[in-house]
Amino acid sequence: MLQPSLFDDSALGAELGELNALTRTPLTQGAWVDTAPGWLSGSDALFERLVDTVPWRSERRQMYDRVVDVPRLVSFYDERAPLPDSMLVTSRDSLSAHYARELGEAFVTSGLCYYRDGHDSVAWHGDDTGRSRTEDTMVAILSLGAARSLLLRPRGGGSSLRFTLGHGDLLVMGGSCRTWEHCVPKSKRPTGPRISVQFRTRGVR
Ligand SMILES: O=C(O)CCC(=O)C(=O)O
Repeated sequence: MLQPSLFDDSALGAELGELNALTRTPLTQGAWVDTAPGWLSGSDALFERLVDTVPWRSERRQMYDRVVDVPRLVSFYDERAPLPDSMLVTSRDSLSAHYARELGEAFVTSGLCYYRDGHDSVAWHGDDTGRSRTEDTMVAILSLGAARSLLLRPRGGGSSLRFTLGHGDLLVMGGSCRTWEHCVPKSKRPTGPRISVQFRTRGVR
C-alpha cells in the first residue's frame, strides 16, 4: 500500500517541472548522472493507475553466466507499443526534447519495473545489451511511488553512490554509463511499493 507523499497533490493532476534545473554529477570515465528531485509532481495517482493497468510479469535475467529470477515485476514497451498512460508519453517526449542536441536521437522505448515492497530488488548490473555495450547513451529513470535506494558503482567494484528515488524523482544516466553498474538493494525497513520507468533509445537495453 502506497503512503502518499506529503508533497504529492495528485488532486491537482500530474505536472512536469523544468528540466533546465537538472543537477549534473560527473562520474569517472566520462559517465555522469543528472538528477531532478520531484520532477513529476502529483505523481501518486499515476503510480496507482500503472499498478492497475500495466500487464506486469515476473522477470528472469542473465546475471554473468546464469539466468536467475529477479524479485520484481516488469513490463516492456518497444517503440511501436502504445504506452499505458498519456503522462508517460508526455514525460518521454519532454526528455527527448530536452536532450535532443546532446543525445542526437529520441527516447523511444519504456521499461517499467514494479518493486512491490522491500523484498523486491535488482542486483548489480549494467544496461549493456545492444548498442549500449559499446556506445555512449542515456537512460532516463522516472521513479513513482515509495522512495527506494538506487546505488551506482564503477563496473567491477569500487565505492558506490546512493540516490533515493520515488514520488516523481528523475535520474538520467549518461555518457559512458556502460562503465558503471547499478542496483536497487532489498530494504529491511517496511517499504512501500515503487515503480521505475526507464526511457531508452533504439537498440539499447
Ligand atoms: O529501479 C530502477 O530504477 C533501476 C532499473 C534497472 O536497473 C534496470 O531495469 O535496468
